[in-house]
Amino acid sequence: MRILILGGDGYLGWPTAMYLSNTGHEITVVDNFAKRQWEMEEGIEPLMQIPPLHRRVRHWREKMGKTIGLKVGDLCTYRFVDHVLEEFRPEAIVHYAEQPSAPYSMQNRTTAVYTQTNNVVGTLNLLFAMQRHCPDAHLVKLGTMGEYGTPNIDIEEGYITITHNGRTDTMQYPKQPGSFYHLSKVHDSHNIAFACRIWGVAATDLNQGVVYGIETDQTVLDPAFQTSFHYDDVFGTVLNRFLVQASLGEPLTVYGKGGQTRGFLNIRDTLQCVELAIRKPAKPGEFRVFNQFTEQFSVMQLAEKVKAAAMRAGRTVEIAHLPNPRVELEEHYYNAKHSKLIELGLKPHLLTDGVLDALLLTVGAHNGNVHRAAFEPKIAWASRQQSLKRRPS
Ligand code: USQ
Repeated sequence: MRILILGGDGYLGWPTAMYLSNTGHEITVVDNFAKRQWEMEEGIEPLMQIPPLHRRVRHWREKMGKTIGLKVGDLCTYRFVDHVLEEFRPEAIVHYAEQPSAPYSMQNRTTAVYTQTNNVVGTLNLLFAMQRHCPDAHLVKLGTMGEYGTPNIDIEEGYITITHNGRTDTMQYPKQPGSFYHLSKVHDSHNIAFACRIWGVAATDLNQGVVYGIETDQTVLDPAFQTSFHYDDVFGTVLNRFLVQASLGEPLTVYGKGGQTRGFLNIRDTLQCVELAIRKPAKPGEFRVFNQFTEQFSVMQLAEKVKAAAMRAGRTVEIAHLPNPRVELEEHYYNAKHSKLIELGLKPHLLTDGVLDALLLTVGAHNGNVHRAAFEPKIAWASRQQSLKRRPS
């Protein structure tokens, strides 16, 4: 298939491009390198230096004999999106090209407005260009489990059937997101569902949980194929951060009580899920929603697991309970359904002790690159939290 991957320079975009190219699909990636710009703004770096995308694509061709096309541009520029879709005419589009960090979006007015503009306008432009040039293409959009928040009832897979005053209807599951970033994904979901309804677009919204992991079958083939892995307080996700902290023997930064429970998945399963969604597409006019995670854990459960893995490696690490920089429930009910991808054939890579030990070892090989200052959270959700600096807008 002709598959367009938006956000091909990122943590998930690049491994997805290699994985699908390796499977024999015709791949073109799009990126405007905004993430590299945000890294410079924030003064942070990924764990390993990542070569420019042009070089990675060239090296993939030389080493693997397979071509990945590359287009550089911004989805917020409609002419660019229109041109790419007209030229490539994709059959499937995997859309990762968004600002992915909740803390980044909560920094100040500028980053909140930027996050929502970048994410919502980019997706809207894409929908209009799809309608024009490839109305039969399948949109596979990276949403987030964070769209649902932490309701006191079970989280269904996208939709809930409600009986109200004696009448029954099935509607999108209520959304209670916890950051301006997560809100941007809610807005996207509504816009995409609307495009499915009025234009007959076929879309799958992958409500993905928190991803962890550093390697896939392709990233290990060559150092130039490694992906951008973050452990800082802005772009690093919780388990990835704990792994780097533990490999240095530093305390694990649990925010508050650590009862926050989320869905998690290995980066290898992200690739599997995206491939499954592409292979078994949504129907025209269908807005299909999958909850994309394999296991749920509380932050404390993860910290305990990482602490135990460190012990097995001969290192003692403490668990630190930092004042929570976020406004979120620290103890709550959480039970999210996630059966649809399993029904499609997902074979999960679970977080076993063996997997954790291997992750710790891989991450630890880059200890020399770590800046410890990146462990401390610096962005507060609410201005009354005086201990953390609010950055001017
Ligand atoms: N947390 C800690 N200590 C840390 C970092 C995080 O206790 O050092 C806690 C947070 O307070 C939160 C939980 O861990 O309760 C998850 O935080 P996170 O930074 O790993 O994940 P989150 O901000 O929710 O966002 C990440 C990705 C985002 C994706 C989302 C999936 O950055 O792109 O959409 O995971 S989900 O969480 O299911 O919405």
